[in-house]
Amino acid sequence: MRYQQGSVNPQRCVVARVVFLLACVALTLVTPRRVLLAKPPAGRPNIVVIMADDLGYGDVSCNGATAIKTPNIDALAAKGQRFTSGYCSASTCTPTRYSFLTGTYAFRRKGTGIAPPNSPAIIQPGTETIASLLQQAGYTTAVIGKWHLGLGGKGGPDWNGELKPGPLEIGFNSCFLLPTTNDRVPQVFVEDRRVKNLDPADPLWVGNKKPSPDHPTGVTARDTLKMDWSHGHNQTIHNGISRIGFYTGGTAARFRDEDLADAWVAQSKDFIHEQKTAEKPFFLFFAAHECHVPRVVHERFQGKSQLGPRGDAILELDWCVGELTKTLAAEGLIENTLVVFCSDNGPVLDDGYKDDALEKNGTHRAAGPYSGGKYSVYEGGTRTPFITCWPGTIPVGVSDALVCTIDLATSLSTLVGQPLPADACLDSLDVSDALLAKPGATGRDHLVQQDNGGNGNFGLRVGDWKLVRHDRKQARNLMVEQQLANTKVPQYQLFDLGADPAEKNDVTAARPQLASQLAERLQKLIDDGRTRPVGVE
Ligand code: NG6
Ligand code: CA
Repeated sequence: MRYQQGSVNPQRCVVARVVFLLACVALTLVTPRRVLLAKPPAGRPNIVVIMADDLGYGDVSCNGATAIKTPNIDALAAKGQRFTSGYCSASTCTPTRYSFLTGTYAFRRKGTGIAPPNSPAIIQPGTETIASLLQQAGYTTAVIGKWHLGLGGKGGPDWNGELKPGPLEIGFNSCFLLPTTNDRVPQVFVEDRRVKNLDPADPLWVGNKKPSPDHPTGVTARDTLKMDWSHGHNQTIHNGISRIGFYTGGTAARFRDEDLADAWVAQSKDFIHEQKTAEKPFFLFFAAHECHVPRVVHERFQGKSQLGPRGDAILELDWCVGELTKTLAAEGLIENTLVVFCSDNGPVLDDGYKDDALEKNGTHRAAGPYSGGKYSVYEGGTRTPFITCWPGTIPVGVSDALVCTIDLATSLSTLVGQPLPADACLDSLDVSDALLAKPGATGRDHLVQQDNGGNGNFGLRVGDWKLVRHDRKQARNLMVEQQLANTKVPQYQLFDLGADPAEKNDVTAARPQLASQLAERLQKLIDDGRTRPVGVE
């Protein structure tokens, strides 16, 4: 009955609360956005590029997967643009990453194929990269996750000393890396220019020869492995898994494969949080390692998909995307951050470990409707998930515009008003209008696709026409759902992707002139040394 006496009447309490809330909302509306949200002005958003590893077009539920659910990746698509013709430029990791960073086709540069454990830095200091361009535009830049572009000078990485040149010499303010790939030695983190937690009393040695006759390997100690290998991957054992390459020492610095995703996410959260308080916009290259082999996810994802470890890795990747999105939301950065989601090459099932990827695949189509996958110049090798999300700026929808990871360097530079030197980003086209889904934007008019390079295998897409060139007349991995194998193919094939997205019906005989025109055009694009028009940004 006390409320009847006045001061704590619950009804008046509710009214007071509503008034207070309305006052807060009103205050929010009149307070300058800069204070409430983050610093970068409109048009210069923070930029987060999430690049998955070996993730196929059909591996995400927003592209039609039903055997696996990727709610966080789907949410990005549902709030932004999902591209049906979004590509990476190569069907293996190192060349795609080279091209993504430099904006130049990897086939133009020797030594851009899959990098071995002791590879020196592949991108030389002085080369403009997406990171150096954004840095010049005033961005704070970071790469977190898989690098696989080599470290160190000509002699290769000095694992116990300064790892230089590396990302910090080509435009990144900081880095936290898996230096190569998770199936390649060494399993250590690199933070800026040093191996993290390295005890000088236990130096790290990395090589390509067995360091001692009794050094246990995936061959000599095969019965001890927690995940057996199917091809390659039978050298030094770490965490019960044999790898490519040999190493000793650095015991305190070694990570557990199970903890990689958590490490990338924790580092990214810290980075984003630190940037929020800074006055500058940021660029984060989040280079996930899923779903590359060995697919060893954190215990909380193990056995959680019906597709075995490969599916579990996709769930872990999706979790990472969710954590990044949540972090941006918690920091109030959603509306001034452009998120790009992409992959470094198409899918592969058995890539060297017996992890049931083939056995548990069922009817899942990792490459979606496309043929080929990782290592292939058919569509499945490079046509991969591609999403842009910037709520409030990019409308919601599905785009058929032709865009590629190689275009991000020029397109994002254009977006933030950073001029490009004429001799930089030789093949990176400005598709910023398509990335932002501006009306009528169609993206590129053509795209050259490559495999690991060095084979003379290419794809050329022009409109819906696709010319495939196999100089070695051997195609890898025509169907992802089979063991990796070489299949004999003619040197040139021509497909009409509109009618035949799976590249099954070679129409060269019916359209000989078109086939030879496209073959000539491809050769010219290669010989010309660049495809970005000079003087055009
Ligand atoms: C291949 C490896 C494969 C994978 C690939 C690089 C063997 C037999 N195969 O040589 O497992 O590591 O290189 O993948 O060793 S990428 O996605 O980083 O390009
Ligand atoms: Ca890859």
